Amino acid sequence: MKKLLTLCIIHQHPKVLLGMKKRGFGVGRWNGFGGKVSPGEKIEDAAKREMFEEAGIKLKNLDKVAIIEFEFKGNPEILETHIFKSNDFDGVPTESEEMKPQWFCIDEIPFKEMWPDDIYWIPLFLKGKKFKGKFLFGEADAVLEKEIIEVKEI
Ligand code: 6U4
Repeated sequence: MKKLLTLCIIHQHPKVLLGMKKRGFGVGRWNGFGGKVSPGEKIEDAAKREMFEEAGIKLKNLDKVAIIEFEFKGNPEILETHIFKSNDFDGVPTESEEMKPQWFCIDEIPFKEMWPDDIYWIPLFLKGKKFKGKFLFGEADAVLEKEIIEVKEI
């Protein structure tokens, strides 16, 4: 069973905007902004909606750069996560019930406090690559299997 998720990272060189997840799935980790795509909703619209709900900003542009499938051992659900990059928005990043936004310099990205897959693909994201990937997590979200391939078009 597949579940569609969005994840958006704002990259204004040399900084990225991440958020500390305050509740639910991934709580206690810095991450991009995003969430579940609603039934009938366009994936891109979900990415914009989640960014506004979680950080109070309106994206002026966004570019799909990757699709990564996350699976957890023993769980048939596949989290098909569509990853977007944006470099422009209206408004001021503002803390919400779900996320506390913060800018990070790209050489100070807090990988140890992020999902353990991020260290494998964020460098590609920062270089402007497009890619597809798959990660299988085990106990304590350890990465058991990983696959990332660069693609021309996503
Ligand atoms: P609720 O609490 O129902 O409003 P919602 O905001 O719809 O939740 P949520 O919080 O479950 O969705 O979304 C999870 C977010 O975490 C999405 O942006 C995708 C992201 N995510 C999930 N697994 C990830 C992983 N392994 N690495 C990563 N981001 C991940 O970097």
